[in-house]
Amino acid sequence: MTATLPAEEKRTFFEEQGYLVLEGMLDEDEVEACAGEIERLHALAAGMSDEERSKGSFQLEPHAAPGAGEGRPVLRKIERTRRHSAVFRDLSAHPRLLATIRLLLGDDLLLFRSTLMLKPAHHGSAHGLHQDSAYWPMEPPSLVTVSIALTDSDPENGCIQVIPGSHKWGMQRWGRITRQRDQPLTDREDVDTSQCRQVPLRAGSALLFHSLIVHGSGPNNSPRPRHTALYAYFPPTVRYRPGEGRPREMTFPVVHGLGGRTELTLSAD
Ligand SMILES: O=C(O)CCC(=O)C(=O)O
Repeated sequence: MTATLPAEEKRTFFEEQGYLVLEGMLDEDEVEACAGEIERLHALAAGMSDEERSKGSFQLEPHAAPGAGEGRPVLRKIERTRRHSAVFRDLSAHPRLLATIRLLLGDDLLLFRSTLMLKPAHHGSAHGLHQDSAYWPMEPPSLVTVSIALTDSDPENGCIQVIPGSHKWGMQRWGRITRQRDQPLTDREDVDTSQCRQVPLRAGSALLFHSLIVHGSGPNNSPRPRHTALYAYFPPTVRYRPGEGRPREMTFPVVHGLGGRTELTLSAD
């Protein structure tokens, strides 16, 4: 719906509500190419030891029933997909996507995160309500995440839900994000969960959201998987501020601008 808004209204909607939907961002062929690549990554994970999987940022679904994968690992998430896959590296710089990210953040763009969220049929676990910036060593907390639906996503298979306008609440504490299937999305009694808005998406559509918006997603209770590609972007005005014991420097890919460089190393200062 918000995809059809003129550029200025898209920006205003995002600033006021903290999210924006881009319908039909990918065409059917692009969605199919991503589905094929997800198959390839599963085959790759199947040939890895547990140690190789965790080093390679492949996470198993913690709440899958025994035998659920029928011989294949039941994956919940793959981090740093840019390193594992040319398809998902290119997707992070998709021109239709970057046009909107640039509208919100400007022309110089770095990538904080490239992730695949895989909610397998019947087994995908819930994500409790949280604000991404509460977990990220980046200041100010004003990154933009996109969640690109690679399968149809709806309340039954655990689509994302947001609390519109909650990016203006300020940073708060949320605790553990992974939830058991029968747990509520938050234990906090001061959060009115009736304000949560489910954001169903057709495969190929995308949800952009502010790194302070309160969001989460329910379990996958359907016979259909829910696959999404997540990327988080930031402009060079956002600094790296790691906590104690964390690396003092971090190198981030550049996805647009910054004089054509391919990466930038930020230091804690
Ligand atoms: O895709 C989902 O189900 C939730 C992902 C999410 O909330 C996150 O990674 O911050």
